[in-house]
Amino acid sequence: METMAQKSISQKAIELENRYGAHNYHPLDVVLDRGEGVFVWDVDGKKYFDFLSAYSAVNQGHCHPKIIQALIEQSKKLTLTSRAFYNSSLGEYEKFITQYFGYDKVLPMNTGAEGVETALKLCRKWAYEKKGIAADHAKIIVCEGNFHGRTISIVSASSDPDAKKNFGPYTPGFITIPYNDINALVNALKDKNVAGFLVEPVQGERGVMIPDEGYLAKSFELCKKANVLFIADEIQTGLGRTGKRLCCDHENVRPDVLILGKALAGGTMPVSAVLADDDIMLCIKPGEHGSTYGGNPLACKVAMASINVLEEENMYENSYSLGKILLAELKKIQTEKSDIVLNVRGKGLFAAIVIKERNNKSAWELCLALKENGLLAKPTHGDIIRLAPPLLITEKQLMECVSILRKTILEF
Ligand code: IF1
Repeated sequence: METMAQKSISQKAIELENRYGAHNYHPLDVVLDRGEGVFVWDVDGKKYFDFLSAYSAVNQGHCHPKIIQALIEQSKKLTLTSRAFYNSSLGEYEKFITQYFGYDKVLPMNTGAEGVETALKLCRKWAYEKKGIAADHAKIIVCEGNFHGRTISIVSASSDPDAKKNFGPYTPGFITIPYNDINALVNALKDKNVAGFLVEPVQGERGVMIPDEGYLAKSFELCKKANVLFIADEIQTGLGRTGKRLCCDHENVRPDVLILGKALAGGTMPVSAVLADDDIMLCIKPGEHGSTYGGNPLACKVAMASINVLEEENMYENSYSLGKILLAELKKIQTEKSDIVLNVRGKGLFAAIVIKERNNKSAWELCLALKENGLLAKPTHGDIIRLAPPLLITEKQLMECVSILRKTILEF
């Protein structure tokens, strides 16, 4: 039971955010104070399983010691030089990450949105300077239900009114097609001004929408035939979230342009990366694109540590095998409580349950109940709860979370 003083701590924190912070979020009312591995603690010392993983930015778990160690060491040596000069970390990192994912080059940025914007600019440059599309006529295909970030050009490609409304005028040059619809892509590719197809291998924000088996491979093949760049936004699905290094790996698809973010820095700082081969990447010449913090030494060291930790601790395999267990357990819960759980889906440790809203109790109320039972998750689009724990979760911990889910849903 919280004492008055403790209650005032969490209440005070919430009030400070409301008073002095923009109201661009509606958080669940829990005030987090510490994180370690799969766990977070609130200011009152209550412990929770983190089943959001900061939207898959802490795949490696909170405050992973090896990532923090890399952060601390480099932070005492050299944090930022800008790209006006070379530095002793960037080349090492660029070699590491391009060889790790098998591309000629990387363009380092910071947030995921900057990575997506970079990919869009690369695609347009390639369209005019390599494909020969008429100036300012390049088009990029995107999918309904996409989420690629919050900049004006990116929301210009969105079909979500909440993300888009009253942010116009919008950037032109996007064609929207239904997700997971090969015929729609075939038709859209008939337009000779199409330069790229930007797609999430699994749509995260939409609620872990997993396309049909073969969708990615077929889309890639169609783009190849049409001389259109297949651009994979793996900012959320990459780095083990779906049970493989990249979600595209499930179908052996090698994107022409690969966008990474979030877990690339293990939850320490914004680090994103765009990978491509020379014929695409070298379309951007010196002085044509960049960012103050892009490729900073601190980010380089942290990113290398973040990737190494995923490998060394077998987090890809763990995500793959525990993901199968999680989905099987969710299906059992759906069978037991089909009046509440309408659907479950998942790929690796990237899952979702669709809740039937009843007596106006929605996914939000279920998340509040889960919080009371020691598990933090967040609803998306009203009736869907994303379930995405850090990839180092053990089977024992996962089963504990499954029993929390079952108990909470049965009581709901
Ligand atoms: C918010 C969503 C998730 C992303 C994909 C690019 C970005 C994201 C596939 C941009 C970012 C974050 C942003 C955050 C909440 C979260 C989110 F709900 F918004 F959509 F994860 F699903 N591509 N997703 O998921 O990366 O610029 O944020 O580093 O804006 O509310 P960013």
